[in-house]
Amino acid sequence: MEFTAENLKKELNSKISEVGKEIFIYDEVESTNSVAYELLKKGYPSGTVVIADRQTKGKGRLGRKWISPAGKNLYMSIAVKPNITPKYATMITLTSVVACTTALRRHTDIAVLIKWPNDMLVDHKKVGGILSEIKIEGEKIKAAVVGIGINVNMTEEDIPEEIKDIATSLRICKGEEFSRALLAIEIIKEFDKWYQLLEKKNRKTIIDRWMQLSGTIGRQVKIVLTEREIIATAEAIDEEGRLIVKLSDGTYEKISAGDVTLLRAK
Ligand code: BT5
Repeated sequence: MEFTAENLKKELNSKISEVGKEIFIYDEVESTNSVAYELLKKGYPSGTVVIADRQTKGKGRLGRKWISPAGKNLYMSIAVKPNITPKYATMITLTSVVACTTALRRHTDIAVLIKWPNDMLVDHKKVGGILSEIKIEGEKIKAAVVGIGINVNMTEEDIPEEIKDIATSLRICKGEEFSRALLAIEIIKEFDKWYQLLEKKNRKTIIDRWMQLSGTIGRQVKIVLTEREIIATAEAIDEEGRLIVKLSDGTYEKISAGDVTLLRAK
């Protein structure tokens, strides 16, 4: 299927309730997240989707960059106006990663695992990541932009040296190419479904699914916070989307931000 907004909209038409009613596909943007946020501000509806063939300033979290070569991968952002309180902001990322992982698994049959909060891994390597940017005003979430980067058809040779040891693609995992258009359709459909559950405060269903898909729970993790590092066992996710970890002295901590590195099981 040709990768056009018209094709995607036609295919999604009756199958979605909010996400994907408006879709824009660009050849090149700095970051699909920034474009999606601008469109939302201009009055496009919640659920507007922006996709680009390549990004010149693809963003990771905490000021990191997302390597975004042309013609190979999926760079997609979904701008929404969630009807949830800021307390549950982390749930937006968790919901998105559940939706993407479910779509990837169904479409490719690859056993993609989630690493808290936003990574999609295969064989300990990153096949995708999510960057949620959330605008809070007072006690309301005014806007949330969920950026989804999936390495689809990059070959080993396509992966730049700086991420060679940590990155993979669906093609490398499966030995075949995938249609970015079909993949985008699957992700949008799944996002639409899980996002409705979040809005209906059905957080338990999302967290249960997250735990099922997780490569984090039950494992030793190293968590890099701004001021310290913790090594602990990941036990569960609480209803705000925080990771509950058990420290070696038996006490528990709840982690809502930071970097989690999985330590290999002894
Ligand atoms: C993420 O950040 O994983 C979030 C990635 C979100 C990208 C999407 S693409 C569409 C939308 N528009 C944007 O501008 N961004 C979003 P983080 O957990 O901080 O991971 C970033 C780290 O992953 C980098 O520091 C690299 O080590 C590594 N990395 C960079 N590019 C990668 C790639 N293409 N595949 C795998 N790993 C990558």
